[in-house]
Amino acid sequence: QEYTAVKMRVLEWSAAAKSEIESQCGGRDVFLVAATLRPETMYGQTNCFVGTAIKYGVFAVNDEEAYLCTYRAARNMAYQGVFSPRGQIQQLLEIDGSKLVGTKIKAPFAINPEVYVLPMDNVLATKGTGVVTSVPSDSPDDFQTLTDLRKKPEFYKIQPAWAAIDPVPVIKTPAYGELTAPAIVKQLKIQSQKDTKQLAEAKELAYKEGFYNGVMLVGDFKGESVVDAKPKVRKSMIDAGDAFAYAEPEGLVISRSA
Ligand code: ZZB
Repeated sequence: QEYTAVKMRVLEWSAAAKSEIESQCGGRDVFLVAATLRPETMYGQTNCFVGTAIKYGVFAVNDEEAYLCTYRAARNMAYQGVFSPRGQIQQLLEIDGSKLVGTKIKAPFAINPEVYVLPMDNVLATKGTGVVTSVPSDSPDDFQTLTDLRKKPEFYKIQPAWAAIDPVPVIKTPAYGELTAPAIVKQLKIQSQKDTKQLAEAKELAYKEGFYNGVMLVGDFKGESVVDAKPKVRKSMIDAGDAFAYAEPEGLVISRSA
């Protein structure tokens, strides 16, 4: 699985993360790294998700930068030459996902560039980097989770302001209009992020319609089809230093579905 790893620079740590992290990074800029299959949707990022029960690490890339992701992802990155020296992992610290909630980060290419880290029940520790950037306009999982968080901020231990950015129209599809994911969630009568079976179906529908019939509404490739724009947005992000290629070893994908 070839992902685009998106670098989301930390602007301000949550109170819980600040004391544990800041002093240990040697002045490096820290980036939460999110693995996505849909770089063309990055204009519509509204927040980022972590799993509250997942352990994350901060890993030195070089003397200037460090990445926050699961240890498993850092090991894959090391094999792929993301860190120098190649193959080596320098872990600066470990932190619980729950403590990252409320951290303010920069979402590259996003129309709303300053977003917050929020909790999601369905983040898998065994997939991608364990950090998920949220595009509620085009991802049913993201839209439903954001809806849940807004309904019950106290229950999820978040401040309402952290979940305040509305879905941003970035891709138009003939079947669902300018907000594909909300339309599908409504059509399938999905009520909560716990409706994982329907959400899997919704994701499938959103992927297909977005990829084959979607047209960009914003950005440098506005008016172009998603098929054409996808690799171009990806390349722009990589050229700008805001993203890099990240591949997931086959074996882990197989064991996930087994
Ligand atoms: C932004 C985005 C925008 C995504 C969209 C999807 C969509 P797949 O197909 O099952 O491999 N993701 C990445 N890592 C994790 C994780 N550890 N746990 C849970 N979800 C994760 O799913 C790949 C997508 O799942 C990734 O692409 C990421 O969300 C999320 F408009 O990034 B995506 C119709 C989907 N639309």
